[in-house]
Amino acid sequence: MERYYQPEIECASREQILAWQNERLVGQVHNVWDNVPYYRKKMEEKGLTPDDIKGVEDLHKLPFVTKDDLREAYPYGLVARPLKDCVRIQSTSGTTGKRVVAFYTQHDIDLWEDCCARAIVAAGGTNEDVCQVSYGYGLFTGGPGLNGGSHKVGCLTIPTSSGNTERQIMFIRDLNATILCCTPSYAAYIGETMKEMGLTPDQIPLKAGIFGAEAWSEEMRQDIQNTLGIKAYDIYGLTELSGPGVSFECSAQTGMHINEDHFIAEIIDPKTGEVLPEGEQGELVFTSITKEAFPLLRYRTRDICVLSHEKCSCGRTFVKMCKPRGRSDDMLIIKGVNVFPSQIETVLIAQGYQANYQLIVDRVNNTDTLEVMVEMTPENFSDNLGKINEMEKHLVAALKAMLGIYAKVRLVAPKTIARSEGKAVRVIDKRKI
Ligand code: DLL
Repeated sequence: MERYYQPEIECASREQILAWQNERLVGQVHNVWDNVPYYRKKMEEKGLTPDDIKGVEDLHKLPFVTKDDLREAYPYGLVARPLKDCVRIQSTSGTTGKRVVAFYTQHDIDLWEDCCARAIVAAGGTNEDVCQVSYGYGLFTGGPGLNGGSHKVGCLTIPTSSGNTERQIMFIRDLNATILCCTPSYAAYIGETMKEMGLTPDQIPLKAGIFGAEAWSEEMRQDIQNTLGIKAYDIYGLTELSGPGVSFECSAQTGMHINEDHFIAEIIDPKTGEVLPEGEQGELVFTSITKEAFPLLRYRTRDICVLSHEKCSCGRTFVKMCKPRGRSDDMLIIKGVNVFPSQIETVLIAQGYQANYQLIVDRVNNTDTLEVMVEMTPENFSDNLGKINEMEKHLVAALKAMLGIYAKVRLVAPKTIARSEGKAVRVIDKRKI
């Protein structure tokens, strides 16, 4: 039987959801107009006043907010409450330029934790569960968000944070952890380490995993489910909007329900900014309608996605987003062809490899080159050069069929590529453009 954390909200009628969105959007627009000069200026530049926004149907009139806007406004430029009312900051994991700093009131944290609690309950969690949170704690939102959600559900929470994999496994076994929260690449690494320790899925008490913060393919889901003997659920979010829990997967495991009582989603054409009809692929844009300290109107995520209003077997009525197909800024353009790392991952796993790979992009004599470095698995490992050659050729053909371009394949021994305890580094782009 499907369980909900807040059934009256998660299964509300579409009319009710729209009514909440209309009312909250109008309130939020007044809020930023009154309290954030940055927004007022952007709206004035478009000739808008708050009276022009009467509901969701007027959303498209508002200007977008981009990551560059957040950097420009760093650190306080978009804060809509006096700092004395704010109780926390979190920050993005970005490595270049200024970090984005997001602010929270206690109310914001409460609603964020509710969103994470919805995800845990959708994955089958109850107060009988032991929930191990192996996302990083600190500025990264993964640990604090799922920790708060786990408390709200009443799970016995183990805040291990990431790292020290053998200790993670010890706690899972000794304290009977039933739910694991971490990045999918770390889940795969924990699974691999368990296997090496001679543990089989039935010796592991876990029943569910809540994995997100990076792109992962359906094939990787199957792999993790088999190694850990669990159901693996996807969870999506970004620091700018709160953190994990903007959307979450239910028992159907066919996309993530967006918490539409807090976030309005749109799909736009990333080139023209035009809103696209349902079912079309484009860039995901969010408006946070309940955030107090750090509200964002029409924030461009750069994540490429499709939305669907199809009825879901779980009974929730929130719109679903597919797994993000990549980021518009992660998308590699190789010899003019768009390539997403997730497409390569799909091919590798379908061919019997695991998600231990790296893509090395370079430019030689003005021509782009793509090299896929992938580990052999303990099962298909060979040290016979002829055999390796043959395996590489096979992968080159499979990749060509998927991508339409030639990618050099280099098979390496198991455990050659560094494992990740947080978000995996998949792409090394050496091109100087
Ligand atoms: O990654 C928040 C989070 C923590 C989500 C734990 C889920 C679990 P940021 O570090 O700000 O926040 O990165 C946000 O990560 O725009 C996506 O590109 C990517 N991302 C997040 N979740 C998923 C997912 C956290 N389930 C950026 N699938 C987003 C694919 C994801 N990409």
